[in-house]
Amino acid sequence: MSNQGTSCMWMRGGTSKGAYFIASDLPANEAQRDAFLLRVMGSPDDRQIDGIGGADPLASKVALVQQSSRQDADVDYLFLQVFVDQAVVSDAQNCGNILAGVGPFALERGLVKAPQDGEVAVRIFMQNTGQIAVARVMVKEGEVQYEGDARIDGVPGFSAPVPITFKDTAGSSCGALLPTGNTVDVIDGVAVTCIDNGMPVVVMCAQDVGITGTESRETLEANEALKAKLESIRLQAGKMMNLGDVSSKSVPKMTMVSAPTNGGAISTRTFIPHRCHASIGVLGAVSVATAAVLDGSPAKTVAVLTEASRMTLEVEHPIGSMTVILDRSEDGEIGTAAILRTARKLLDGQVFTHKNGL
Ligand code: NQM
Repeated sequence: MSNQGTSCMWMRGGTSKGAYFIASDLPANEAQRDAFLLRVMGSPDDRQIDGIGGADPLASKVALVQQSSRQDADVDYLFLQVFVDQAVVSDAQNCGNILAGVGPFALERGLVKAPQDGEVAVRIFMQNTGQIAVARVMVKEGEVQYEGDARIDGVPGFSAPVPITFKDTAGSSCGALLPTGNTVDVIDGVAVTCIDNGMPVVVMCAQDVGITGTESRETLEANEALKAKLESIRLQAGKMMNLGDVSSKSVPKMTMVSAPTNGGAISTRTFIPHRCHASIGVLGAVSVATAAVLDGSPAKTVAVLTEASRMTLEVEHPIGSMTVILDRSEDGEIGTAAILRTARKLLDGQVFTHKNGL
């Protein structure tokens, strides 16, 4: 491992934080790349004290970005989750929050040419799942704008909006929107929907696993019986969802739903998969919103919906809600999904990975 610095931008993307790199600046060999990223973040260590990671899965994330050779994309984005407490770097999931920083990063690094003023639509090929997202980024006098009047729950204050549209996310990792072929499966006596509309998620009613669904993140993380129950369901669901042995994978996510308490469509509490999410992931929310509109699903029994071909669903989470806009065709098929995020450049420089003898 070199003790020369590597160019790295540390950014907030939505409600997550991570290190953004130009892909070719990292070792091409995967094992070497992963060893490098573990050193960058300071994993495995609960506190990530010897790295730049934030000691939380939501702040231990990486985006590798490069110019795309595809006709339908400007840049390719590979998301990597660096586990905090294990020496694991996983490409088994996508991340719609870190995605929010990819457009600004691509413009900052000149991978996409910035206009003088206006909105740039950056077409991003998400390598983890093979789909395209289009992120709209504001530019003024040739510079990416981070200041603006958009706000998202989970981030204090206001920033420039980064609206993102997803196409063809159904079956992103599992091959089908409902990879088990069913809207409802019963695992360990709990009725669940195993769904993948951009993120593999197991959706179940909170009351069926013995909680109300309004508990805080801390209360749920301290509930060992609940965590054991969720993990048992998850390991079985992973196989049923074509994900194989998921014991050391960060998918599927586990979302417990209940009736909305704040005027939204549905309330959620999500394990990702062993820590409780402070809010909810972007594509996780898209998958849960999709489950909520499926006839016969456990989520639909608690959701409050207004039927329309374009549905705006407020997915409530522990610290607010995430707005998901789902477009459906006349026969009810789910088409595009859109969400609003913001992002911010926090630091740009060189990251160092001196050997630590381990
Ligand atoms: O679901 C956390 C996050 C995510 C992923 C996670 C995400 C998504 O909040 O698209 O954004 O579920 O591990 O960053």
